[in-house]
Amino acid sequence: MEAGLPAELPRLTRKAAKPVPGIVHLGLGAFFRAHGALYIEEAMQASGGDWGIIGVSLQSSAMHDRLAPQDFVYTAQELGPNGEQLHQVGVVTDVLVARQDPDAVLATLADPGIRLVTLTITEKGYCHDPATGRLNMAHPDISHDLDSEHPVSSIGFLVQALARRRDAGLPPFTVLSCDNLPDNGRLLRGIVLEFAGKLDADLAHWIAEEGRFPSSMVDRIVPATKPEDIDALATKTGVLDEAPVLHEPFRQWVIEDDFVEAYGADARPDFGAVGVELVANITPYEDMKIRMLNGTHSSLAYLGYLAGYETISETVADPVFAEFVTHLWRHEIMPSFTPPPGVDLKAYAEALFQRYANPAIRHRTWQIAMDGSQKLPQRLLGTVRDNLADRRDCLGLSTAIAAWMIYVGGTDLDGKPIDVRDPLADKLKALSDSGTTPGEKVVALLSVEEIFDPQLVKGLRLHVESAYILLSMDGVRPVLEHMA
Ligand code: CS2
Repeated sequence: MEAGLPAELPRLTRKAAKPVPGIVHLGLGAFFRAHGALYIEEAMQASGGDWGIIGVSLQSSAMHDRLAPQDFVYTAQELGPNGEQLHQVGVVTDVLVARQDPDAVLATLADPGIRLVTLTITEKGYCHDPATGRLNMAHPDISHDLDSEHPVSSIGFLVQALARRRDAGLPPFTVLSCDNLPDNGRLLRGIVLEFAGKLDADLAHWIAEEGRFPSSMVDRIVPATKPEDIDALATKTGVLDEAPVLHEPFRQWVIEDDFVEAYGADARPDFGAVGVELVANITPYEDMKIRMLNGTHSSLAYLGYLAGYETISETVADPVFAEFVTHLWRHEIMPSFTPPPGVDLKAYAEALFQRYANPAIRHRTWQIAMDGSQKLPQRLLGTVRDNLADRRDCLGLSTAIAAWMIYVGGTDLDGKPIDVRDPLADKLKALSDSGTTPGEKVVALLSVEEIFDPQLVKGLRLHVESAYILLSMDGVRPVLEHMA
């Protein structure tokens, strides 16, 4: 119960029968509950099938503790610019907490009824080196899992569960990554095979032959739910939901059509019936989404935060930022990739701008700024690499990278401390502190090979260094104003 609400408020309850599970979702957070879960519930309503979702939280029991007293149902609150819609979601049937009971997670993953495992474990959950895409063998969770029956990483759980299925003579489940990483399925397959190969070469061979890891592109803006959102919803409905999700109206899910063959038509929910696009080649969709949306989201997050803006909608309400993001799309991002067939990129960019401007979505710049070391390569650096190769402009993207460097230095342009959340936060701060001039700081940060490919650094250094100097001297708005 949140403070300030009447103690007698009844708790949200399940209205319809609980579905039979067919899916395990690793990393059950707000995003999947506001995106994949809704599609899956609708697909079951449209075409049937047993596709209830058992969520797994890797570490904390918070999601379980909030959802269990309301039998795992929750409210999805759609926030449009002109009003909202509430929808009760019942597709989640249980939540397991891996740190508390790893055996329960492994047993569930090995259950014959489970045919699909979906993941939103965020970039850092892949325990890989973002610059190369290879498994990071030095990662403490990976060295732990290679030597234990009780895994802690998603990779460890997947591999041990697949081993149990093979030993039981069952087909594998399809592994469907829903994180914002290009070729997320191929990346995950590579990491899983690398890990499995360390344990048992036959297992790695079986996974390589029988396993399926379709890539997918996911899109919906879902800001973190805050305590005041819970209070406001309870006041509105008279019912307490401790785990609502807030989301924009827009949604898109494109999945590579490649599921475990042994299950035939029963390998997946009827995604096609509810607008999920099943395609043979996912790359153009991923390039478009990650470069156009996530690339500008991160750019606006660092520059917007340093300009004193709390949310993306506040940031783009400033005409200087509106011009800047339009410049990024038009001159630096759109020319860098081949769009999916039939997509009008200009219209896509215009729609993105409207989504960012939606004042009902309070998506904090600080939230998006999190884990930048894991996000920069696919969001910004791929585009920069292509632009440098084709001698195209990358002034705006270099300015965004410089803003990230100032941000991870831990002090904003007014001298106030920044609460930097990033797996490499300490290392990045130390590198920034190791330089006394902007040039030295930029060179020190560009030396982080987990993020920056040394080949790229040569072309990038001068651009980023001058942007860093200008941002520090003049402040964010004058620099952006000058650019547009
Ligand atoms: C955001 C994404 O937090 C972030 O890094 O850029 O979560 C973004 O909102 C989604 O990818 C939109 O689909």
